[in-house]
This record gives sequence, structure tokens and C-alpha cells, in this order.
Amino acid sequence: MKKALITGITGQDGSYLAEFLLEKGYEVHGLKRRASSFNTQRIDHIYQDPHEGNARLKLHYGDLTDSSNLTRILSEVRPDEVYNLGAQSHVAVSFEAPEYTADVDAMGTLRLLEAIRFLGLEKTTRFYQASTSELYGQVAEIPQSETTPFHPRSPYAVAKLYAYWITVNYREAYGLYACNGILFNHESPRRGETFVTRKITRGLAHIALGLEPCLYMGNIDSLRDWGHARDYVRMQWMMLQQEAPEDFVIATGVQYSVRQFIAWSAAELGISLEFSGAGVDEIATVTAIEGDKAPALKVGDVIMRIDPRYFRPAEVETLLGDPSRAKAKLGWEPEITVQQMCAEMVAGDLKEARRHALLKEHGMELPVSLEG
Ligand code: NDP
Ligand code: GDR
Repeated sequence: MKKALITGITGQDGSYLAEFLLEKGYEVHGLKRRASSFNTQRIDHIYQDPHEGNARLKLHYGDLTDSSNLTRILSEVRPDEVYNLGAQSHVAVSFEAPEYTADVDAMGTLRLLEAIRFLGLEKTTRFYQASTSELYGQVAEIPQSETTPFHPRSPYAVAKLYAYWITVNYREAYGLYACNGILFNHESPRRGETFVTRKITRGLAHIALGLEPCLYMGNIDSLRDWGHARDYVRMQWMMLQQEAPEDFVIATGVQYSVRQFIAWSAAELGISLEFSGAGVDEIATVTAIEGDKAPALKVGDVIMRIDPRYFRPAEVETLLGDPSRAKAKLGWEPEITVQQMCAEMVAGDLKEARRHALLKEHGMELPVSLEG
């Protein structure tokens, strides 16, 4: 039975990857951070009680900032494959916490690679590094491929640049089978609530039911190449099954604006919107509502405004990936379109909003709105 170790197993990608590897028959080990409250919601459905024996999903307390912990876990598990998905992954937050972001995202990757080398696992353990389209930052060419030069635009992206190159370096220096997946944005109903797509689907679902008044957004002109996380984790595994290690861009090859994603999400809720004004004065107004789909709203309501607090000190305005190499060499094709993904996310968030509406009806506390 093959063994995999996933850092970041409690995150969006980690949860889909763990599901995928369990289905493939792997024994899956995951690094879980100690927190003062439960932080395993995304993997609770695949949890296996260790008391019942034969559990193939095993969680270990750990942290990418702790070398001795990583070395001990690696020496106990001796995995065939390591997927380094753990990271402080929020770009805007990395401007607030640049040093911590570098410690986890850059140094954390080095710590894992060094532990593999120190334990003499470099000829037996394969390594996947979660690299990112944020490396391209201020883009040098459109679309971006494996040969496009990097120009990172945030402490997050700079930290990930170190992680990218140290992965390449361990491949070249020690013959480690190590790959960078340069993944463009990928989303799902499990996306963290403060990334833009989830903020929109969750916010609009709550607004439609009268639980929140308005969505406050940053740069809605921003263009992104969005795919579905389930499609993208399949690719992470495929990269480690090749004969020789290589880096791959994973993207859909199509881009849309944040504004377009707002319009799609609203349409899923039966709401038509008109965008008017410009810059910080831009607003979105309800122009029509399908049947009784958004009971709390009426035509003329303003449900989106710009709040400059969500602008970033340096923005990545446009990202568009060229996945030709992955398609040609790995036969990879994304199966879920961005519109299907948006519909799935809205449906999930509408369910959650209905639960919150019930809580409110019975006089119970609602979770507070999230900043991000
Ligand atoms: P999430 O933010 O959903 O998950 C991040 C995971 O990392 C969580 O499990 C988190 O734990 C864990 N983590 C955070 N800090 C530490 C730490 N100090 N030590 C150990 N674990 C830690 O990210 P995604 O699932 O969306 O992304 C997975 C990876 O892919 C990340 O590295 C991200 O930077 C990268 N990436 C993501 C893209 C995307 O569009 N989603 C695109 C390109 C790259 P906890 O649950 O306790 O917070
Ligand atoms: P990104 O994702 O920075 O691309 O990083 P995010 O969804 O946070 O932002 C995408 C774009 O939307 C703009 N935006 C807003 N973003 C947020 N979060 N909140 C807002 O209110 C808002 N308004 C506009 C942003 O400015 C940006 O241009 C994600 C993360 O998953 C990284 O870990 C990963 O590496 C990259 O995707 C690829």
C-alpha cells in the first residue's frame, strides 16, 4: 500500500487530495495544526476512527515552522509521496504578516526538503510543491506558461518563489523526484471564506435571505483564470506518477473578471444586477428578481459597494494560464467549467444561509460576517 503525507490536509486542496488518494487505496497521513477549536471540518467526512483498526487516514500534530516535528513525522511515516500544500495562503494577509508567511511558505518548504534529505529518503520519496500563478505577478507575457519569467507582487508570492526554486534545487542537487505544480486559482464550496469567489457566493446568498445588507469588495476589475479544486488535485497526483520529475502549469486557459463572477453568482440566486459608477464609487444595483428566489430584496437595492480597505498594496491585475504542456504530456483536461463551479458554490452557500436564517428565526446567534 502506497503512503502519502499531506501538509495542509485541513485546507481546501488537502481535503480533496486526501479523498482522492484514499479512493486510490493509499494510506494517507496528514499534518494537522494544534488549534484552540476544531479545525478539521473539511475532512471530518473521511475521518476514520483509529480505535476501529485499519484506518487509512492518520493525522499528526505538526507545523511547517517546526523542523524537529517534521523530521520525526517523516521518519515514522517514510512516505512514498509528500504533498506540500500547507501555507499561509492568503495574499492580502501576507502584507499584514510577511515574516510569518515567509517562515511557513518559504522556510517550511526547505525544512521538509531537508528532512527528506537528512533521513536519506531522497531516492525513495517523491515531493510535490504547491507553487502558484502568483509567481508571475506583474505578468511578462500573456498567457503564462512554464517558461514565462516570474515577477512576484506580494510577500506571499516572494515566499513561494523561494519554495519554487528550492524545490528545483533539491531536484538538481540531490536527484530528488520533486515537482512544482504552478496552479492558477482554483475554488470550490470548500474554498476559504475570505478568498474572493467564496466571499461573493457566501455574501450574496446571505444578502438574498436578508442576513447581510451589502457586499463590500476590492478591485473587481481583477482578471483570474479560475478552475475547480477537484480537477486540480487530480493533477497534483498525476505529476508524481511520471517517469521523470517536471514542473507544470495547471490552468483552464480562460479568464474572467471578479465583476463577472459577482454577476454569475447573483444570477444563480435569481438576481439580475446593473453595475454603475466607477472606481471606488462603483455599485451593483438589483434590476430584476426571478419569482420569490431572493425574498429579502427588491428592485433598486444596492447590494455591492467598493471598500478600498480590500485594495492590495501591490495588485496582480491579470492572470491567464497556458496549460498546453500538462494537456500534451499528462493528458490532463479540466472537467468542471467555472460556471458549473459557481453554481455549485452558490448552492452550498445558500444551504448554509438557510441554516443561518433558521437560527435567526429562533433567536439564536449568527456567525459574524468575515473580513477578507
Ligand atoms: P488553504 O488556505 O485552504 O489551506 C492551507 C492549509 O495549510 C491548511 O490546512 C492550513 O491549516 C495549513 N497551514 C497553514 N499554516 C500552516 C503551518 N504553519 N504549518 C502547517 N500547516 C499550515 O489553501 P488551499 O488548499 O487553497 O491551497 C493549498 C496550497 O496551494 C497552498 O500552499 C496555496 O498557497 C497553494 N495554492 C493555492 C491555490 C488556490 O487557488 N487555491 C493556487 C495556487 C497555489 P489550518 O486549516 O489549520 O489553517
Ligand atoms: P488570489 O485570490 O489573491 O488570486 O490568491 P483572492 O481570491 O484572494 O483574490 C483574487 C482577486 O480578487 C481581488 N479582490 C478581492 N479579493 C479578496 N480576497 N477579497 C475582496 O474583497 C476582493 N475584491 C477584489 C483581489 O484583489 C485579487 O486580484 C489565491 C490564493 O489561493 C493563493 O494562495 C494562490 O496562490 C492564488 O490564488 C493563485
